[in-house]
Amino acid sequence: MKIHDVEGFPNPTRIRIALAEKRVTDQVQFIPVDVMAGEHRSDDFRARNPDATVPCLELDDGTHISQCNAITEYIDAAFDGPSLTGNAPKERAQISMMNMRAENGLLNAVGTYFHHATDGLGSDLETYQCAEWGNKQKEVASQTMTYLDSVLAENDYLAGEHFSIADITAFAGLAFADFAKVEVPETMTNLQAWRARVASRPSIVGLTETTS
Ligand SMILES: N[C@@H](CCC(=O)N[C@@H](CS)C(=O)NCC(=O)O)C(=O)O
Repeated sequence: MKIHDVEGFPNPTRIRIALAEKRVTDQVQFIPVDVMAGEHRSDDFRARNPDATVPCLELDDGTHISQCNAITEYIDAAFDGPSLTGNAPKERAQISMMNMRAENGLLNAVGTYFHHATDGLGSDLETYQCAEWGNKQKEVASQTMTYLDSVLAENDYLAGEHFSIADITAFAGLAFADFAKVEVPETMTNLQAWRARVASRPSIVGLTETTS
């Protein structure tokens, strides 16, 4: 199994955490994609992933799967270990709901701010920008942080008592916020405490060690 990605980028990081949680990182071959040179927009890469994004999973039978939620579904079902996407119907639905809130409201909102209202990946790659939309999404990201802080006043993790894909997505969203200089307020004590708790997980400590 291969993952085409860029080490350290927000969405690839989600998959590297999921793999480490399942303790199967060593079963994967990582193929670097030169996003800064536009390799992900080449015909060759688009044949693997028409979305022209990383990460992209390539199975041994040649099947390609893109989109982090889909890739995580595959990893979760294919390997043993604690579930990242839930087991019982209600648990699965709650995890999915919180994951979508973290993805749309935080990670993608920060991404839209980064790509539209800052230099983003540079003028060669940022061929269309709408700063007004980007700044609006920065507000959405801040509102979502407030919401997540309130959820974490009640729960240890975003979808309840157990760590899940929703926590991975939100954690990547906050890392992207730091990179894009979107403030994660110190006053959000529940969010900050959760972030420290998640950052201390072996899957994430190990990631930091391999990328530094
Ligand atoms: N929804 C996608 C998002 C993937 C994504 O946007 N990846 C970024 C890297 S973090 C990318 O490939 N950016 C390339 C670009 O903006 O041209 C997923 O879940 O995989």
